[in-house]
Amino acid sequence: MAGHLTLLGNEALGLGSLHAGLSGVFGYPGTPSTEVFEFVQSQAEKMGVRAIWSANEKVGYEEALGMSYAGKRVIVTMKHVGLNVAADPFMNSSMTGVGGGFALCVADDPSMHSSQNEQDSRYFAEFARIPCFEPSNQQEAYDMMRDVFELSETMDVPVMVRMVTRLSHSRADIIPSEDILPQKPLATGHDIKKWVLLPPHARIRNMQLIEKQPELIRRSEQSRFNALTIQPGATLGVIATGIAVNYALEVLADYPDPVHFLKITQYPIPEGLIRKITDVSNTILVIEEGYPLVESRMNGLFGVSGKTIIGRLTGHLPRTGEMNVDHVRRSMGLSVPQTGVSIPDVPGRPPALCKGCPHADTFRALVDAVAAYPDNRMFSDIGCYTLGVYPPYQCGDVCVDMGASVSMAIGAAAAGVYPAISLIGDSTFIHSGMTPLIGAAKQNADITVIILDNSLVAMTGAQETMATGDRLVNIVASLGVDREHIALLNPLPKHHNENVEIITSELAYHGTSVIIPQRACIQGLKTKGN
Ligand SMILES: Cc1ncc(C[n+]2csc(CCOP(=O)(O)OP(=O)(O)O)c2C)c(N)n1
Ligand code: SF4
Repeated sequence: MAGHLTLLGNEALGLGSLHAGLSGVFGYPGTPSTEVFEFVQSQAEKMGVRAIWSANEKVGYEEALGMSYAGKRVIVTMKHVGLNVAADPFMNSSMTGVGGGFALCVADDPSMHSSQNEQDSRYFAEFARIPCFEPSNQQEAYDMMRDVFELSETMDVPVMVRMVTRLSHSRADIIPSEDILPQKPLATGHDIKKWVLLPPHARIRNMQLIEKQPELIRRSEQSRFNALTIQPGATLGVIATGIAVNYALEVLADYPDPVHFLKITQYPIPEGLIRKITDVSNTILVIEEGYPLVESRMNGLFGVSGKTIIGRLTGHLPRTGEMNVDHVRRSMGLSVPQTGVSIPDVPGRPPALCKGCPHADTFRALVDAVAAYPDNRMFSDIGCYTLGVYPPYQCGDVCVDMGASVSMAIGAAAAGVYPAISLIGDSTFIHSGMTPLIGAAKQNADITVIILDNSLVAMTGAQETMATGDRLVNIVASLGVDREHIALLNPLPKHHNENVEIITSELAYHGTSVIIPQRACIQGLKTKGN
């Protein structure tokens, strides 16, 4: 198939951005979003664009906003929970608006394949009153980027592109455009009324954002990515959004009666199209990958008089988790074909650290060192080392969000917990563990922080870490931690006794101590061929 490319949804989005005049990508890794950045990075030199991993999502968002301010088209990538971290610049960028086209590419993880929650980023777009595109397939992920940048520049707003795991990580053929747009020139001039969010400016910008809303809705209603099909004689209407469009279309092919169909892949919600399908249907089934956003808006508090609206809220579709064709078949009263393949009842196995993982040797030493403290509490964090909470190590009582291991240990220590131990990876430490450690060092909080330096970001696929080795040690010292209580470990079985002694000694210290086990991830070593 000449001209066709077989790409992951994330790669299609990256290529679409490159072909739409992209100048740079910023971001922080996180499944299922990472390949958007990595694809652009792989083409960066050839295409003359910048690809820069950021210390965390907030930083990435702001770096991207800086590039947009300078007049260039830019994307920032992150997973859904990363948007919580970037929420401050995100919300405020809807007030400043943009310079060059700005796309926030955020990937949600319904069913939580590799995440702490399954929040639906479309709510964030609505919260910030900005448009959201939600591709239903790889071709749309590619095609939409041109429209995204154009809309962003014309309406002076950042635009969200919402991906979901199933689309991010599945491949399909796409036909790229032959018309590759050039990058934008550097912007000149100043506009403090737009870019300086002092209250007198911000109040005006807020009103301007509100005044844009009818036009944004009108553009959704007329978007080539939203489509309403009215079928004579139909009484059932189906509304499907994003990737759920595919599940709906597959099931509709088997459905015996005519059905009105509305595809939504561009927001704000196209109210006029919804009104039209509601007018001609008695029952409307709403199929969404994520929370019941459209369904709940349609129902309001009291529903639509004389119409039945069904979906996740009414139990016709599962309340949580990833949607699939079988769910949609059941919701439409169709039987689910049996495959005839019976899957044996295999006992579940929790994921485990790799054989030879440096974290395992740290945990073994830690387990022996804390044996003297039955009341110890371990605050773990997000990374490969989270797996230490399972037997045989059972190192970790808590894991909430990136960086929380340090801040929660501080709070627990203040409540009287001793010893309060924080377990945090090098990347997570730079992401959001540094800030609470500054406060801990200042008050000499009675905590022991173990920064597991495996010299890369292992859990998300071995990206380069911001700080490892001496650089990390120096950062810790510069945050105010006494050099006497920054201890290094070599996590290898042959150093076990020595490592237990070092940990024991720092646990006994009533103040802020940091222990840094330093050994590279064995998977990273394999990838690098060392
Ligand atoms: C806010 C947020 N951003 C990104 C992620 C995705 N993520 C999970 S673990 C991790 C970093 C892990 O690196 P590190 O702390 O060095 O530990 P390692 O996996 O190398 O042991 C990231 C980026 C996340 N869960 N939450
Ligand atoms: S990928 Fe690296 S850090 Fe993660 S479990 Fe395997 S060896 Fe350990």
